[in-house]
Amino acid sequence: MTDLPQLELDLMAAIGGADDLAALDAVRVSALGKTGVVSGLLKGMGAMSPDERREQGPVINGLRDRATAAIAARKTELEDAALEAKLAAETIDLSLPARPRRKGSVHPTLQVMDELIAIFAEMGFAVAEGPDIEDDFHNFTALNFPPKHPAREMHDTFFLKPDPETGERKVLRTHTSPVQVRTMMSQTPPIRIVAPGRTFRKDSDATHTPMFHQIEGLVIDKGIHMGHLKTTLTTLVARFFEVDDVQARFRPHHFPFTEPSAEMDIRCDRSGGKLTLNTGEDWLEVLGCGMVHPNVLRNCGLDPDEWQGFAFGMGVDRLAMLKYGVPDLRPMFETDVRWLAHYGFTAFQAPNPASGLS
Ligand code: 2U9
Repeated sequence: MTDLPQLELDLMAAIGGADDLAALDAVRVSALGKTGVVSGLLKGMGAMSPDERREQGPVINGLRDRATAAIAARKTELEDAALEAKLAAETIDLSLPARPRRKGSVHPTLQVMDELIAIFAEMGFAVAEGPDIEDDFHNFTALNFPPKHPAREMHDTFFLKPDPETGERKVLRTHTSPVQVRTMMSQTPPIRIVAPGRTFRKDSDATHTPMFHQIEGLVIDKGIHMGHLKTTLTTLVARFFEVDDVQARFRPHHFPFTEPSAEMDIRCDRSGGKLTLNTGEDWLEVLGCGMVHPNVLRNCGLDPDEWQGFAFGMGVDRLAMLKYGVPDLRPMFETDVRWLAHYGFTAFQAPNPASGLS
């Protein structure tokens, strides 16, 4: 006589111990297959007396049902586990780049240009743009350059071939000031703009390249005076160098388009090749500025008795060198990817004065 409780214990242990569908099916066949042990018991019931069958029937049928249910449950467990394993093996991390992460970076010049624009935007300045190829009026005459001014000479300026019909000689703009001229002639004041962009001069040495980047600014309103200029530029320079304040001086200078004109220096210590602000006996020139010359206001269609303004200009590449420790200007434009990888910035973090410029 088979020990049915022990048989059930052994069967359940074999079902629970089956590690995969093949092993489970082997247990099923050994119990419920044609020659299975439970199948044999079921067949043996035919030879029993009615009384024996009445007693053993429910026990054997119950064993079969519990074994069938246990096998089905274990099969579901194993199938679910197999699916989970398959899914885990085939998981695709959608955050990974479609191809090896690009090595691209933001050039220090454009990083600084974006930083300055972000700071000026917080001060209410809009960005204005204009053509790289300019005419004599917008690049020189409107800006109060006298007819024989040296800047007009070939040695400083890139002239294009004369127009075959008019003989006019256009230039590659030597500053972004023409953008302010165009803005003053097309917009009604008040005006508050910055004009970033490429500029071109016939210069080439360790601190000058034929193409370089400037950002100039212009404020036109009523009652504008040097106090507005000094506060705006002192605030700008402090925010750019990310210090609370800068010790600045405004050294008298001359530009044809501003009167009075000045160059702004900030106190610093550059011993040991490291730039430290607001200490030391050294001064660092950071920009030029001045009150817009009355002739420029008139040339742009504004009455100097009604409108006044101040303007400024700075070399963006040079500021990038100062702020980020770039030793020489010329490699900035040699497109050596090793240089760019070393000095470049991530494209995934736009400069923001609140959360950090770089
Ligand atoms: C208008 C009126 C006035 C723009 C100005 C400077 C001073 C200046 C240089 C700094 C370094 C160019 O990159 S640099 O070589 N610029 O010092 N620029 S005021 O003044 C203007 C511009 C437009 C209508």
